[in-house]
Amino acid sequence: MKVLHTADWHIGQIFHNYSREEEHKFFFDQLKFIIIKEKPDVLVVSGDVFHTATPTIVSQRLYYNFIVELSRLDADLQIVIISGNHDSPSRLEAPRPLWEAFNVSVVGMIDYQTVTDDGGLNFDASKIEIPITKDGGIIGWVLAVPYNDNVVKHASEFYEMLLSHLKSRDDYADNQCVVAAGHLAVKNADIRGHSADIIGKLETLDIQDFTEVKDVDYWAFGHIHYPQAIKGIENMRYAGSPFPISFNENYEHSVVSVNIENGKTESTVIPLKTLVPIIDFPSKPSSYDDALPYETVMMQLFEILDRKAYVRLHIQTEKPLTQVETTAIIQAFEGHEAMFCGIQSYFPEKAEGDDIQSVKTLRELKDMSPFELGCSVYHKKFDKEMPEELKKMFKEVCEEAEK
Ligand SMILES: [Mn+2]
Repeated sequence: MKVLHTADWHIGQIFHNYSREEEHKFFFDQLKFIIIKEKPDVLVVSGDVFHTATPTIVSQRLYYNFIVELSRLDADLQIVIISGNHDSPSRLEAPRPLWEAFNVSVVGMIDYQTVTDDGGLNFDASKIEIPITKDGGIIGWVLAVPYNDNVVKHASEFYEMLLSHLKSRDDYADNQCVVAAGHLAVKNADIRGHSADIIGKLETLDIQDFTEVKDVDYWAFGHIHYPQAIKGIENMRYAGSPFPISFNENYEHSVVSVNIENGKTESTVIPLKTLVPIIDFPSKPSSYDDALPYETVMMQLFEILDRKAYVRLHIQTEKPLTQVETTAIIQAFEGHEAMFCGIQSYFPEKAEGDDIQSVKTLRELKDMSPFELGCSVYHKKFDKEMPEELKKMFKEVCEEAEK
């Protein structure tokens, strides 16, 4: 059985106010040609199809058109799609009966799910077991497990249960391949590409949860955007995002072609081209001392303005940049191919006790109310206390929002 594995498309993402539509089309064109060349029996999309739970009409049209086009391209190609944490499970799954006509299986949610006294789960397994057929016979199965809190809490039990259920089926045979798809974070995976605030929220699973589950030929994971064989285990992979979703994802993106034959799994990473690169300009400094001052950056800016790229600037500065300085930067980009995506300022290190502008830890930030945070940002930006009048208004807004 041949599988093409991809994940984390994030259709509809707006990146610093810029639409990614052209990049998705560019990726879809590449994927189409890869499918023509590789001729997989099944395409597995391991979650985060859309960037938001309420994708726009444009995003939905892009997705529907592409999947239908793939299906028309090769009527024998099966497509299995699971939801990720970014997707709306019910929205993704709503057209499920229609998709079946196109050989597409979408699993957005696990049905009739309850947790039993011993921590086990009760659910409709048959919905998750997708048979892959060839010449009229079943050659393998995709266990299409969508993103789900209970699965994350009982992963090994869950996949064990799925496998034993699968094996109890009349149409299951030992020589059939088994691919387990999931959208979750495995501990010790390479989390390059995820910013610190996301890492804190990842509920991570031990790799033993999966290695101890026998008879799975390939684990097709989504969620971590850096493509990898997890801890070097060849048949346990994150396909990664198809192009950079954030500035941290400045690495080669890819899909995985997996060949399972006589109980052996071989996977090949197929690199993708990135239509619009991301540029840290000048290169990302490690500290204030490494960074270049405003005037120098402005002088050098012309070097990259005519390249179609997302640009983030890094500037060494004593004080926060003024409105005039920031506006001058934004104006420099106008009428050029390069797209301005913000400025990272590098301030000189403060002596201890000089804590007004000190960087707060994530925990400290989480403990602050929106009101406190707002006051602190004001203080940092204008170097003085927020005026009482403004404080009063801001407090009212915060209270209203909390309600
Ligand atoms: Mn994702």
